Amino acid sequence: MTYNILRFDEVDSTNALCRRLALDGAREGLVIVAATQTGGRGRLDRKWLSPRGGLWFSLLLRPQLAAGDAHSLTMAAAVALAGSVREATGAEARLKWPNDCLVAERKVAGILAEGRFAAPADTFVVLGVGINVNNVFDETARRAFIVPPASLNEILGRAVGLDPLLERFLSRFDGEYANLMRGLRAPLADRWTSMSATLGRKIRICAGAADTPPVEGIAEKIDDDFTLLVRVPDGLLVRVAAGDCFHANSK
Ligand code: BT5
Repeated sequence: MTYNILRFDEVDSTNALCRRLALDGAREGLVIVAATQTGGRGRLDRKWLSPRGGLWFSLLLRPQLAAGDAHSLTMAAAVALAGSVREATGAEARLKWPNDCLVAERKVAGILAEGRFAAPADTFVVLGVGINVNNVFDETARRAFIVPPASLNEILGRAVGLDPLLERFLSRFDGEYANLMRGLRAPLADRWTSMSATLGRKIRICAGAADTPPVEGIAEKIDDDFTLLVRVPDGLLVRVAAGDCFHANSK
């Protein structure tokens, strides 16, 4: 894929801007990078803190995918993300299902894939990635967040370059995406598995409405379509497609 990187000092959300440009006909490979976001978003419209020092970007894709396959793009991004963090810093980045990248059990990065599935020519996915690189969290954020956050700088005790990290991500994602578009899903699931922080752990997943009971059990396997198979106490294997996942021995 040919990348076209546009850099901004401040935007509302790189995902929102990328979507607007996608609707105006922008090509696949557009990358919007912002030094800071005033309205950075997580899933379900949650607020994503995006101070200066972090790497906040969105990539426009125009994949030949059905809406139900969109999760595989999050999986490809997650594998590229953990791989690029490892390569750029040596830190042991691991993946927490479905969209988090952890180092030392802290959330260093998150992924937000938002798509519009229409006629093939109008279908697009905006893949947003936020990486805490050199930003610093205060105690309030540390305590309030679902998963304790940290930046790579806080963990490693040294500054990390934003551009080399972005370059590594884009180069790795290119390979993962090409394989995915050729229908090669199992190797991607294997790579996700090898970097997983979730599999083999006791977990609780909250999905759907607040009154829906959580799924609790041992995370056993990730499927090619990125669904998580959870072994619940009565021995059944339950398939979960989306939700918030809590590891038993973290917050
Ligand atoms: C995510 O959502 O983890 C997806 C984050 C995607 C952010 C990127 S930045 C570039 C692009 N443009 C955007 O507007 N978004 C994307 P989720 O799994 O729902 O996690 C959201 C939760 O993470 C929040 O409710 C907080 O608890 C926590 N959080 C907020 N800011 C954070 C940060 N900077 N680092 C770690 N955790 C954070």
